[in-house]
Amino acid sequence: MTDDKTIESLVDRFKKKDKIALARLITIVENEPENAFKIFKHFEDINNDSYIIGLTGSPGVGKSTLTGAISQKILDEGKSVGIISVDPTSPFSGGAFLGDRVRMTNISLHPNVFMRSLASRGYKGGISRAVFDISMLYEAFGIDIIIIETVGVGQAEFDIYNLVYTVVVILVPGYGDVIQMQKAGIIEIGDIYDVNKKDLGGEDIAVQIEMMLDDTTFQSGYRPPVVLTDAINGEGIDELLQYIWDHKEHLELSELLKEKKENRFSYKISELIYSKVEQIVKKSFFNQGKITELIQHAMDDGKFKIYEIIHNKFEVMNLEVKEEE
Ligand SMILES: Nc1nc2c(ncn2[C@@H]2O[C@H](COP(=O)(O)OP(=O)(O)OP(=O)(O)O)[C@@H](O)[C@H]2O)c(=O)[nH]1
Ligand SMILES: [Mg+2]
Repeated sequence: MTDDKTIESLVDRFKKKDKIALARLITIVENEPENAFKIFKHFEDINNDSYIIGLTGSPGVGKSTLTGAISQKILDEGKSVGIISVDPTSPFSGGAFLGDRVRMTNISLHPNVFMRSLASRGYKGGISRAVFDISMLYEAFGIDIIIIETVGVGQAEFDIYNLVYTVVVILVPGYGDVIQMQKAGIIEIGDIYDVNKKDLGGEDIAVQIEMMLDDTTFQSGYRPPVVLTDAINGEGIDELLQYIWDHKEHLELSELLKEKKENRFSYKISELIYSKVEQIVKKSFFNQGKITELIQHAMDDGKFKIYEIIHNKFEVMNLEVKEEE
């Protein structure tokens, strides 16, 4: 566990825009979520708001390549970029990191870009928790645009929808048909649809998405656009980026951005409360030993009794469910 002195000196350096201090603080929030408050309490005087974009799609559709291409354009506009890549394929080897570095080599050395790759498993409180906290650090660092790259959508493990403002869903030629997309829940969550690898085709899938969108009613008056890109050769990237800014403008003008931010905090506040309650419960009266004991009890003919034992334990602690005063 990192001590308070180290955290404080890192925060000082962080406030002087030291990228190494940012990297170290990211590692701390990743691995020691219970220490996050010791970092964030020093940031009260900071009020930077980053704009947060999510790129999501199946493995190999070109998320990292697109992230690199988009980031380059954003850097050219004089803005800073913070990237978080969540990699599903190599949770143990750390290969994600190296792979993404290779795909984003052009930008990875730029002074205004920051990158972090996370394996999708092994975080206390889950990957969403880690991604959220890292995005908070990026915001505090003063980063303008945050890009979160993640595989898949709507999983319990990682719900990008709660974390970002603009969701870009990436598809590729040969992905499958519209029915599959609907089943996967993809069609509900995209703010922009990007058919990447257009050098390999993709017109047909773009048409299918357009037709599906035609059959959908959009309450807010915003209809998601469909764009074709070739991330390797940089084709369609300007258009994609323009759609991202258009969506941002739509959110700002319609007050929906405020709603998204409220959602984001609602999600985070619940998470903070539940993880604290979990910690308290596990520490004070249901530690692993106790749980093992209960399992044994259940195995030894006590399986119907476990409901009552747990109920009573809370009553003894005077922890009934009551309304807040
Ligand atoms: N032909 C073609 N290949 C592309 C394009 N964009 C990316 N690729 C290639 O597709 C492969 C996967 O690209 P990545 O950017 O790593 O895809 P990803 O979605 O980030 O992959 P994961 O993070 O592993 O899920 C690489 O070999 C890229 O070079 C494109 O527009 N056209
Ligand atoms: Mg990737």
